This record gives sequence, structure tokens and C-alpha cells, in this order.
Amino acid sequence: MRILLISPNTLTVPYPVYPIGLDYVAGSISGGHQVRIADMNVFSLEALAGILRDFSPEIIGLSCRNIDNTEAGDPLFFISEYRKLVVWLKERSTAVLVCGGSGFTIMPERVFAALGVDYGIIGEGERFGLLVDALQQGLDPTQIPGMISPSFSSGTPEPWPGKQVRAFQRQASHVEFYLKRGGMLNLQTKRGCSFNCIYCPYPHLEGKKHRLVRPDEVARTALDLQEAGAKYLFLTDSAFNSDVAHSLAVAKAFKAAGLSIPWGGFFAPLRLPADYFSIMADAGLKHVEFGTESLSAAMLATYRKPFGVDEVFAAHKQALDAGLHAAHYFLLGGPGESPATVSESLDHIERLNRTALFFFIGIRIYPHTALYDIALEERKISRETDLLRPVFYEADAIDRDTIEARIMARADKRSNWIIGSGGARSAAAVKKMYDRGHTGPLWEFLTG
Ligand code: B12
Repeated sequence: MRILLISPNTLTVPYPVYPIGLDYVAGSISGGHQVRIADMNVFSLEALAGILRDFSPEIIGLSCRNIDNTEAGDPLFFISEYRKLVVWLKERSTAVLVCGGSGFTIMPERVFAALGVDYGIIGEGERFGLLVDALQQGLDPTQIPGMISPSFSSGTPEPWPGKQVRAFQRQASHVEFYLKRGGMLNLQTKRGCSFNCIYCPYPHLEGKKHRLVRPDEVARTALDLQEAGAKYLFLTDSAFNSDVAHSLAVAKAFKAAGLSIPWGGFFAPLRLPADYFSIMADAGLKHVEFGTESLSAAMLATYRKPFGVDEVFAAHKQALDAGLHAAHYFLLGGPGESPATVSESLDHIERLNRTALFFFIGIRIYPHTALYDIALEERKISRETDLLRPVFYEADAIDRDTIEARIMARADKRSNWIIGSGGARSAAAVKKMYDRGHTGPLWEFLTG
């Protein structure tokens, strides 16, 4: 069959992100079918109309990575744009329309209804190949775990038990776009998140148990990306070091394979072996993005983070001592946040030297999280509340504006204190630097 996979994500904040999910969806489709990818960062609607005409797809897969930007102070909502694209596609094509992706999986029934597609696949896109085969053979696709149709929803399926095949095509037109603009491609070393952070949908998205990719296999993919021209790799794992031994094995495999480009990713500031970050740096790690969230001991406990304040300082020092750039993400305004816990966090944050600090204020409430249950119990939401348009948890003792005002006052114009991801202004600055040949996430230029 002829299959077109579309990435409609054109968000440039903090920078455009290579649609890695579609490589896996493409990898799930058996030989004998023809597959093309249209990344809307590269394709105009005219070019897309051309593909519909010339290639005449029988199935169109639409990746819904982002529902919104999760920034309470600078909100963007993408589902209406995707809906317009679906209507546009339906006017020009009779292909079966299928949606999936992380944003989709967070609220599948709601996103499905909002988009008006024919099928949705909850969870991992590896089941797309099964749908293609079922449609070709005239079988009932709703037998496939994770399927949604207008009259049926299977609910959340078990994590995909089979092989994950990444069909990276270096000749694809969109690869060039990312290579020219910052040179960053991305790479996954495992799926699953074993942490229990109260606000986070990752365990629901990827499963709670880690499914590790063999380090030599990860290194082989990394080399492929390097040979295709990548100048930097972002490891997309929820937290690269949530399995410390595996992350070390991956780093060693990078070194053994001769990977020479730098890389970065999300890390948890856990208690780590003393030489952890020097081993990582030796294997090419350059940027560490810590999911710290708070530096109030009470709030870290409430969020159920697997570390305390001391571990954050220790991990930060270890990273800097190893010559790495370190950033911290903060999530303020959760249950029990108060003027005192905000002050405690800010006092501690002052002591984090040479770093970029990203502050998200107000926590988006996602289904299947402990925060959802807390918000229900506190009557901040009801079971009927529609969470598709973001609803942010706000603490009783301090509101979002007050927290933001306190951060701004404390920041006193320091450029490394950033509200959210920095918005369009910082995205424009990043673009300028990419145009001049810089690579990677570039927030180190803010750290002073
Ligand atoms: C790594 C990451 C980042 C990195 C990306 C770096 C890079 N160069 O790749 C950075 C830090 C830049 C980032 C930024 C943002 N991110 Co982010 N990010 C992630 C994370 C942790 C992993 C994404 C990933 O690549 N996974 C690996 C790939 C293989 O998985 P995947 O894309 O989900 O694809 C699989 C399935 O979803 C499915 N699938 C995908 N497409 C399709 C299509 C079809 C048809 C089908 C059937 C299936 C399918 O199959 C794939 C294989 O199984 C996720 C959370 C998570 N654990 O998923 C959040 C996540 C995607 N991000 C999110 C958000 C909001 C953002 C930002 C808007 C935040 C901000 N304000 O800056 C920006 C947007 C950036 C952009 N330009 O789009 C949200 C989206 C949810 C929402 N509310 O909309 C998530 C889910 C986190 C969350 N809050 O829960 N992000």
C-alpha cells in the first residue's frame, strides 16, 4: 500500500525537533509497502498537495507529538491547527487517516474526537504496521491493541513487546533541514520511566519498566546519524540516567564505536558514582539538562522526586567538574507550594553556579497521574473537566503571578534565569546562531 506519514509539528521553540517518532512508525511497516514522510517544517501545503496528487497515499499517518506548549504564561495550543490539516487532507484525499504520538496517547479519546480522523493508535507506533496489514487484508483493525475508531476504543495497551526498528532514511528531504539548522538529530536508548513523579505522564506514555536497547545497537544508530551529517545528538529518553548502569554502558559503546560528535539529554540529579560524569564527558556528553523541578526539600518530597536537595548540588558539581554545561528545569506551584517553599527554592537556586535555569510555573494536569487525583480531591477539577486545553494546577497558598514576580525580582535581569523555554525571542536567537553554524541546544550561551 502507499503510506504517507506526516509530522505537522512546526514549533520552533526552543528549536525545531527532528520527528524521530515517525522513523519508528516507518520501521514498523513491512516490505512491499511504499512509505514517504512529509515533515511540515520542510513541506509547504502546495508541496503536500503535490504528494497527495502524485503519490496518492492510501493511508496517511499523522503524528501528534504536542497538544500544547505547557507554558501557562505564554500558551500555545496545536490541536486546532492539526484539525485544520485533517479537514484540508480530507478535501484532497480518500486515504484512511490514522493518528498517534505522545500528545495523542496522553488523551487519546479527546484528541481523536477533536481531530476527526478514522483511526487512532494509543501508545507506541510500532502497531501501525499491524494496522496497515489488517487494512490490506480487509481484517477488523479494532482487534489490534491500542486502536481507537469512532465506535471503539481499546484503552491503553501493554507496552509494545516486539522489536523497535528505526527506519532512518538519510536521503529523506527533512533530514537536510535539521542538518542545516543546528545539525541536531536525536536518539533513543530505552523506553519506560521507573520514577513516580506525581505530575508526569511519562510512565503512562512509555510504561513503568525500562526496555533497554542494547548499547552496541544504540552506538550503531548514533554512528549512522553521525555519518549522515549530524553534528549533535539529543538522547530522547525520559531520563537518560534512570538506569545508571545502562547509561554508562551506552557511553562506553559510543566511545568504542568511535562516535566523535557531542551529545546531551535529560538527566535526573540522582546520587551518582563519583566518576559518572567524567566517564560521560569522555564519551562525548556536552550538555546535561537536569529535571530538578524544585529546590525545596518539602516540595521534592511532595513531587516524589527520587532525590533531595543535597543530591542536586552534588550532581551539579560533578557535571561542572567534568567540564559539562548544566541546565536545570523547575516546576513551581505544585501542591503545598507556599511563599516559604518558593523562597527556599530560590535561595538554593542562587547557589547553582554556571547554569541555565528554566522555570515553568503552574503544572499542567494530565490524566493517569497522582496530581490528577490530588486536583480531583481538592475539587480543583472534576471528572468532567476537559483537560485537552491545558488546565494548570495552582497552589492554594501562592498564585502563579506571584511566583513569577518573585522569580523575576530574584533574577534581576540575569539572562540565565528563563521563564518557560524562552519563547519566540530566544527561538529567534537560536536560529541566528544556527545560521552562523553553531550546533546543539545552545543554552550555554546564557550561563555567563
Ligand atoms: C525529548 C523531549 C523533548 C526534547 C526534544 C529534543 C530533540 N532534539 O529531540 C526537548 C527538550 C527539545 C523538548 C521540547 C519540547 N517538548 Co518535549 N518531550 C521530549 C520527550 C521526553 C521524548 C520525546 C521523544 O522523542 N521520544 C522518543 C520517540 C521515539 O517517541 P515518540 O515521538 O513519542 O514516538 C512514538 C509514539 O509516540 C508513536 N508515534 C509518534 N508519531 C506517531 C504517528 C502515528 C501515526 C502513530 C500511529 C504513532 C506515532 O510511535 C513512536 C514509537 O513508538 C517527551 C515525553 C515522552 N516521554 O514521550 C516530551 C514531550 C513530547 N514534550 C512535550 C512538550 C510540551 C514539549 C515542548 C512544547 C515544551 C516547551 N514548552 O518547550 C517543546 C516542543 C519542542 C518542539 N519543537 O516540538 C510534551 C507534549 C505533550 C503536550 N502537552 O503537548 C511531552 C509528551 C512531555 C510532557 N509534558 O508530557 N522535548
